[in-house]
Amino acid sequence: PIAKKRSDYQQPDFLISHVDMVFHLDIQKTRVITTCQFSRNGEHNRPLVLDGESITLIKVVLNDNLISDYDVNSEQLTIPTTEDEFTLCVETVINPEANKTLEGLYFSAGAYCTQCEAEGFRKITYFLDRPDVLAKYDVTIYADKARYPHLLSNGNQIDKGQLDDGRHWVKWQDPFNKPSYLFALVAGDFDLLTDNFMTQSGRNVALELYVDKGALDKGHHAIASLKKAMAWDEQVFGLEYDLDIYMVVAVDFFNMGAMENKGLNVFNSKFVLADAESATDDDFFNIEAVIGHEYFHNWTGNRVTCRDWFQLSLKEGLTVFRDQQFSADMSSPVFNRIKNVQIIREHQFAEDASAMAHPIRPEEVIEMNNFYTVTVYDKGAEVIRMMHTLLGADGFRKGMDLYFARFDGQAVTCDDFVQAMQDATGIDLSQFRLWYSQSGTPKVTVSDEFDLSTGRYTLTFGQMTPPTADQKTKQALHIPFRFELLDEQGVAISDDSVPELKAKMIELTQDVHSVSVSGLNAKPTPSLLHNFSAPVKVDYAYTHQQLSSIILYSGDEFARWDASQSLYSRCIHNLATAPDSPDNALFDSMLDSIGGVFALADTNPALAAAMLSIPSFETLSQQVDEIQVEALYHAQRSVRHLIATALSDKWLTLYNNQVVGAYQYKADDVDKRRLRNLSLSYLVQGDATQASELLHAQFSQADNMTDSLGALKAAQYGKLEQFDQLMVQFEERWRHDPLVLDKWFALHANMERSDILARLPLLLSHEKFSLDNPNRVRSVLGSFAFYNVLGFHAIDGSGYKFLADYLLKLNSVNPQVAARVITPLTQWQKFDPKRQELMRYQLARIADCKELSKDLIEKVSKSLN
Ligand code: BAL
Ligand code: ZN
Repeated sequence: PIAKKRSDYQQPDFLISHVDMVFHLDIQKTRVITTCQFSRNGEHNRPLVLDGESITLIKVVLNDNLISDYDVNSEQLTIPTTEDEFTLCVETVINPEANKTLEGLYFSAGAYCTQCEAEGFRKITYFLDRPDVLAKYDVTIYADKARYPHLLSNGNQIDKGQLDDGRHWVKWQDPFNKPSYLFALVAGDFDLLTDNFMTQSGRNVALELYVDKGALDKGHHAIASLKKAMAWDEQVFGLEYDLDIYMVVAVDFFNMGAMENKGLNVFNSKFVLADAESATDDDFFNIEAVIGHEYFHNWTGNRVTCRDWFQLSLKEGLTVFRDQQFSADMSSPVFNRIKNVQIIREHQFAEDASAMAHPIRPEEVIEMNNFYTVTVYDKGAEVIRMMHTLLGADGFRKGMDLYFARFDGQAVTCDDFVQAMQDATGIDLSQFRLWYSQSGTPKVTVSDEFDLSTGRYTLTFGQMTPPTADQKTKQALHIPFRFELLDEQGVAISDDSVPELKAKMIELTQDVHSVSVSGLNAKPTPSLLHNFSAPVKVDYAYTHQQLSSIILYSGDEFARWDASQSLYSRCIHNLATAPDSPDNALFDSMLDSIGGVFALADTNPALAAAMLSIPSFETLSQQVDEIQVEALYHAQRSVRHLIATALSDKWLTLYNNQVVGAYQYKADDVDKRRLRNLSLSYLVQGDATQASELLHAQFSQADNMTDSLGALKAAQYGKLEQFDQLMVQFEERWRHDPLVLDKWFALHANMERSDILARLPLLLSHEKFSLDNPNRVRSVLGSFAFYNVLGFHAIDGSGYKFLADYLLKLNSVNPQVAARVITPLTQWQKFDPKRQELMRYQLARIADCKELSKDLIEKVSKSLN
């Protein structure tokens, strides 16, 4: 396959003003009749070339004349017309049941459903399947009424009728221009939850949530979240919904989390369905966030869309930023910020360090589905956040207003967005634009000097971005770097004559910068990268004392958490590299500081819970040049064990203090359950009898999934004997509920046990396991490969082989999911030479497969380079 390059962008040869589609739904032979009004774009005599894949062409009618002088192959239909304006009607047949890729139109769990982003529309009909071709759509759907009472598409329902043969039909019209990737069709028998929302200008919007039969009670949280998101976007960005109806459909078979199709969102049921018994607090949180994310796309993505797929971060980075701000406003801002940063440190930094490194606006793509990445999404959101920081909330809002005023109804570029931000505020973002084209994780090295005789303190910042697989040379970036200086009492030093101190921020634009402040009696402590103001790594040689001081006193809650993580990381790396001669002063300092954090539990429980949690293996991995798997893993467990046992009384008190009534999803209770389950996960590393009693009581008395699962996870982590038996009970109770069963599969797959490779095949042969269901595949394969450190990285290579064997099967079923789950195997670069070799051997085995999908070819070939 040939890579497409961003620099090769050309305007489309033809435009489409109107699309009329008629669907005659049939499980194996769906007939699609598509009639489009085309016009030639510019002066040229090139033929019309339409995209199309995995569809059977029946006939082509040009301006009412049946034609046969077209050319068709497995990817394109070419019509040799010389006309400037014409009507083309194309009839095709597709097989939704055979479509296991879950792209285009597919049939699963008794319903028809579509997924067109990025390039799935071409699996439905021949079309100019690119985001810069915007058109108005009329869609008529015919299907059997008894089996498919609900026939849905984008926009407003304008007509419907009944046929004598048991079929019925519905016609939809979307008044807004849209690209084909936002097209959607759903047909099935669902339960329907309805509500409404009054917009700020007084329009009444009907809200409709379609769920599996019998799941109606699990839809209330999603509808409530939608209404919150609609109100929030009006308040914060002045953005109002623009159709009279907003539909959300939850389906069990879905590649992504959800999809923002105009007026008809399709969701993975994981991000819709929730009740106390079956969903955790995290599930409730994620539903609110994803419902918000898809809703916010209506403006950032749908009203203003991407010119080409290289610009994906235009809509995704911006919309992730918007959903992050929404979530922060709905609950604890610092806890949310920590979650955002953990994704960057665990996954985005890892992507930068791998062969898949790319800028947030990629330059070259073989399979677009491979670029729905943490870099495009989450680093993309960090880049938007940096603009928010540089421009201030008001300036950012002005920029957004100008962006919509300029580009509403158009398909534009990331440059257009940045230009609007610059023009609205007069702030120069020319160097800032490099964040779009430069890949990699910048490192900011900070050093300082204090001259006691003059009281002068100088802080020096150096920035450097190491080379990445895709890009050898790097330039200096425009980095907003927030910081403060703490005096010996932990009070922030203010000196308005130093602009950076006044602003609590320095804008790094060159390789080296320094800031000086005079008149100090003692050397201050710099508290660095407040609120993670840029997606960078920071290197400063803190003393343990300084970290403790930041933990106690910094004015920035994020920095307090970050200092706690640095202290833990130091202990873990110390133990990993020198297990026989630990730095006792360091450990004392850590225990002392962490002991003090328990006092925060009453006043700031969300922050306390985050500070009492140690860094993940994935975060720790990004802090070293070479990952020593066993040493790092066992050091992490040992440090946790030390914290568990040295502070066991505090953990027990903390556990007992978190008293919560009947389940409600509300901030106070969420915080308490979080602290309680965190305590339990430490207690299982202490007195086993006591822990076992607490755990058993919690599991049997829980009225909610957060506590049930909390008990199970603690039993798993503590390797308690009762784990297996609790898992059996859990499976018996929940085997009918696919979303809960996913949790059960995941717990088995990421369990640390020496016979894990023998157990995985049992999971795959479980009657409820199916290769066709992406959620199930992710729960078993994803959990194992991403999170079962010792199992996946077993030194005999059996974990890697297991994944590769499986991917070779998944390749022909669902390449998109296969290419997602292969990620840990592609990130071999930081492992020891032996593991590198084993990982590359499995990648080479995959590369040898004759029928390898484009998705896997791109990832495997890059990783083997
Ligand atoms: N556009 C794909 C799914 C999402 O990011 O919302
Ligand atoms: Zn999105």
